[in-house]
Amino acid sequence: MSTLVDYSVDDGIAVIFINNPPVNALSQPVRQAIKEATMAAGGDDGVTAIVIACAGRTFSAGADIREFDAPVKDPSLPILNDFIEACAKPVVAALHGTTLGGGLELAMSCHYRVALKSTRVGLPEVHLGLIPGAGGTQRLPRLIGAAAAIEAITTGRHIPANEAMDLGVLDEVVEDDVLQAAVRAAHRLVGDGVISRTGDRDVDLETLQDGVFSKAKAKLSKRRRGFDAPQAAVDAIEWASTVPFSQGLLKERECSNTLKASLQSKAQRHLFFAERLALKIPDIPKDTPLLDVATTGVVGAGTMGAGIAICLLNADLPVVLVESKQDALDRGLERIRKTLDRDVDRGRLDSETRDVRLARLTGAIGLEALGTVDFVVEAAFESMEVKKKIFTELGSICKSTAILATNTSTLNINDIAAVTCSPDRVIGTHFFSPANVMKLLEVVRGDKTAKTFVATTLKLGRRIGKTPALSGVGYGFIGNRMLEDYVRESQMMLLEGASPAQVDSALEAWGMAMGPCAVMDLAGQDVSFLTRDQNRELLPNDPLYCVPGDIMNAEGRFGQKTGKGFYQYPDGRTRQNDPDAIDLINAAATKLSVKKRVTITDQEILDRCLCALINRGAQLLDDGIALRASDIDVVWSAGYGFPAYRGGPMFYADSVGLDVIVQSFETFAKEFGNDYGYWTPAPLLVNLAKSSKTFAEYDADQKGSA
Ligand code: 3H9
Repeated sequence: MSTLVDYSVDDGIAVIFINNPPVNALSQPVRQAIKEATMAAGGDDGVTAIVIACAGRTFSAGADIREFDAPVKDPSLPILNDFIEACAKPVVAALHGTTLGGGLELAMSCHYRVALKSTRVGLPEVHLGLIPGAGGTQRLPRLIGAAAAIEAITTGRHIPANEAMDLGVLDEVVEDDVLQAAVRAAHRLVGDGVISRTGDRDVDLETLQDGVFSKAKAKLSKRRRGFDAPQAAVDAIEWASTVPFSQGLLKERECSNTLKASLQSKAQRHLFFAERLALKIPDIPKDTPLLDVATTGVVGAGTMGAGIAICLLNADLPVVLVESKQDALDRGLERIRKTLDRDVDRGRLDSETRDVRLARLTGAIGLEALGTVDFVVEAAFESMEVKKKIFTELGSICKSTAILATNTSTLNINDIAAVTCSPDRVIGTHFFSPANVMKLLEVVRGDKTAKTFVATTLKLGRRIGKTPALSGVGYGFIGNRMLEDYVRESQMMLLEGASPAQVDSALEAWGMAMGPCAVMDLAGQDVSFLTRDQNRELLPNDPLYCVPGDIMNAEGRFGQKTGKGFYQYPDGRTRQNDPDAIDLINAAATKLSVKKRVTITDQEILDRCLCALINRGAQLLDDGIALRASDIDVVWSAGYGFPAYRGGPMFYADSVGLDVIVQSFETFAKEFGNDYGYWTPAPLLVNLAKSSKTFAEYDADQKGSA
């Protein structure tokens, strides 16, 4: 038998023990070994029942995603699961850790499921652009009903063991020694002489209320706009109640294979691995010692500071929140309390946990309160002068091992670090607003930041539920630097006669969560103007550069917060077209002699905005600000609403073809001129296109040469 699967028999119970670290993925050799072990147990008269369990931190977390680009080798997981379900001897699954995807599908094919209390189960395939394709869409509704299966499969959420027990996914939850509990259950099942196969059940009719499937699909078309897999999952769950089990399995398999071959799934799988790769920094060895972060502090109790404090509290870390004035501190503390209360009201948090978290929050006036904390993040006003003053003091107040992080979105980390006595401890942590909701955390490595501090901050980012990506020091880091070019191009088209609504709807229909005009109104036209104004020397000296945004700022149309910007917001949030904004832009265009275009197509809007975005991404790679194209994809999908099913800007560029992108630059340069180099492709882009390579290949080459 394989070293990946151990097989033993004791007192009539065969134990199939999977040992494929780190997450016991069901790769082909594992599947083969499970099948052989099951056959051995089935053919051994001394065996009365079988237990399947896993070593290490978790029961299987699913199929091996790395195998998905190659043809499936026998035994496939669906076939293995059917084989286990058909076994004439009782098969018990002993679950722990995160039993996900194919792991849960394997467990549902067993005849009884025991789980440790801390286990979480789920079918998260939709996040990979897939449906559960090894019986999950047919077995789960048979266990928990159609409505609950739709919720579980289309959200892919990790369900705690007790809830899974109540729903009917599990048969037993135990406090400890799940393997022994499974062996006891196996003996009991032998005694009972009954085998309960999930496939023999029917979906509970009561869960098939009128329109359950069509309503779910309508809801998902809004919530998961543009994603194919959630819609397909609802169809597959419906088959569980409309066709016989064996036919449902075949239909599920066909649908799963189609999705697996789709660009959407490839894009989402790319992001899965990209997010994990982003934590690995080529010059920082895996065994770099990490600092222990047990206590934290936040400087500044405004919107960002309070949001960051909530992230830290939610990760069970104590927080000292520091302000210079009592009323500002009180407002920040109140904001945190209200957010946690709201989480309780919405059922996201129980009141006991809220109380524990709030007990870990301390407010203080003055930086002296931060003397003992392990990690400080400064979230004060975005001004170099203010930040330098704070860091000068932090350098002497904080203990010598404390990480000193700044939440700047544009300022130079090296300049901030230079004022402290230990620049090696200074790092950027760029959170996105609202900090307790947005996933992205750009970690900015200064020239002198020590490796230990980089590695610890990336790890901490994961611990507080963020998706970290590393950036070098440079204006706007990765995300905002690219946003600058994307927004520039969108505003150029406003001057040429496109309306904000046309620009936004073209990009939103393509998949962006929000178009660039709406984003600017949300972020605040005043805020973006200030950033542009403070960095003019870094931006093109183009008289047309972001003129529409400058006008909105000059007119006091700051966006949502003033009820008017590119749009008007009668209720403060919902945008409506505003002819006044269009008149203002048109007047400026006339004054600047911008030639009005008769038509600007949606395709042109997409092409110009996306080419500008991709080009800056390539330039950031050339400049060494971004380490990998895949890191850029992580930044834009986790922080800027780039559709995950398109894999991020660089993956998208690869899917279009870099030669096609470079060709577009030539077309645009001819049509719109190139006085400011907007349509000069970055050297990396040109070189890759010339050698028929992709950004993915560029990343692989970098890895190879590291
Ligand atoms: C499926 O099952 C399809 C079936 O329905 C149908 C088949 C026909 N495969 O996340 P971590 C690697 S689809 C291969 O950092 P954590 C991961 O890349 C699958 N590799 O740990 C990383 O590698 P590295 C459905 C996998 O503790 C390492 O394991 N299942 C897989 O933060 C550690 O991962 C899912 O979608 C995999 N399935 O989180 C679950 N999973 O060290 C996906 C992980 O080289 N996995 N790796 O960077 C997860 O959600 C998280 O990994 C988990 C652990 C929660 C399990």
